[in-house]
Amino acid sequence: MWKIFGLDVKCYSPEHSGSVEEKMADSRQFVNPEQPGYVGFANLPNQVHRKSVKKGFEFTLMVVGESGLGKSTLVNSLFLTDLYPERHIPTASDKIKQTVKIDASTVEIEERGVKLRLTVVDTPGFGDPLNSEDCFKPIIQYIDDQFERYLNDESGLNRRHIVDNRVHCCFYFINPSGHGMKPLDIAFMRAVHHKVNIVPVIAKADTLTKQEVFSLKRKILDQIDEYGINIYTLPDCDSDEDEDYKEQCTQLKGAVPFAVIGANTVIEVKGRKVRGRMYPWGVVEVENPDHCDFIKLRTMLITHMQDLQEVTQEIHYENYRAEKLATGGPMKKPSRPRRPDSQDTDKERELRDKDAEIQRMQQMLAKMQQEMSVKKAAQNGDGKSHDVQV
Ligand SMILES: Nc1nc2c(ncn2[C@@H]2O[C@H](COP(=O)(O)OP(=O)(O)OP(=O)(O)O)[C@@H](O)[C@H]2O)c(=O)[nH]1
Ligand SMILES: [Mg+2]
Repeated sequence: MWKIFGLDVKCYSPEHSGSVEEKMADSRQFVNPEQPGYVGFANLPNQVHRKSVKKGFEFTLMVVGESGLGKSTLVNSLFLTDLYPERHIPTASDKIKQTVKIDASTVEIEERGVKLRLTVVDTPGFGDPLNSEDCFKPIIQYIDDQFERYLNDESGLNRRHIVDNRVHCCFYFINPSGHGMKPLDIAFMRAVHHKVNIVPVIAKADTLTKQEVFSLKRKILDQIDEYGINIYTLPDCDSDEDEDYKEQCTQLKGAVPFAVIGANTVIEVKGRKVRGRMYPWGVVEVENPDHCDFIKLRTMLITHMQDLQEVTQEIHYENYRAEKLATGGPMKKPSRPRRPDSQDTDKERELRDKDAEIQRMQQMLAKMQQEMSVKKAAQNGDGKSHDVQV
């Protein structure tokens, strides 16, 4: 037995490796959970899974579009939760006065022990005011504010429990009665496509025939191409994925922009209870893939939640951070005040030098990140990638 820094340390040398009983007692303390011949790192995904389940998931979905297109109805149907239990439905006179008001509601949903902290950011009345372009400024401000908050939290002392309110996905509702997207839709998308993952949806698809849905989808995709809008593109499947998953991905990709129907009423059809809208000529079912793309939209969201978060973190947030750092954003600390007698102590001088050094490094980092983004954008020059200009 040795004493190092006051601690008792047992040392086994090859010459003196302890008695057989001692070794047996030690070996009984720990049982290898894996079979002989395995190190055990195959268990790593379980560890990640356990940790994620314990921590829960945070996701923020934003819904944007003209007033009355069914945004609130859809998000309620999407997560089978009433996000607006005490919602006040504005009357026509209320609506005239209505300005853009951003409303974020957070619900904690639990399914089979997995917790999801879902925030839905609703933007009522978008497109109502006469000066329409002004109405999306608060939305852009909201997205930026969340980035700013995250950046401040990240550079603060308590970085372990940062609440992530960054907008991970934005469903953009397109009016079904127009001939494609309106100039305001295009202007909005172009203003935010480098800040958030846009998923375009055609609202109230029950007002269109199958052929009309098909033509409108084509028209919207053409406009997206023509105006160089970067919408969220589903990542390609790996070649070793199973066939069912590949097929699902192909179908999801083919359904963009998703034509959806929302309803908060449950109707009985031939003995089955379905979420749908009843018309004199029949019932349109929200969750019937023959009637609309609601299920596809929900599958896309659920199966790509992590990818949406990653793109937000790695592309949109990094763009924001690089821009902020380049302009000396929130990480720039105010320079230390000099003492009135101007007699610097060695310690103060040292601290000031370190501050200057940190600032220089931050600027260098920002420059490198900007260069990398530009390179990436040039490599993926097909205009369909997630990567966008800084
Ligand atoms: N035909 C049809 N009507 C719908 C659909 N979804 C919602 N509605 C109706 O449209 C009206 C407006 O729905 P909301 O969900 O309040 O619309 P919103 O986009 O949230 O409206 P704002 O909050 O004012 O921006 C309601 O009467 C809904 O019942 C749909 O898919 N088809
Ligand atoms: Mg609403």
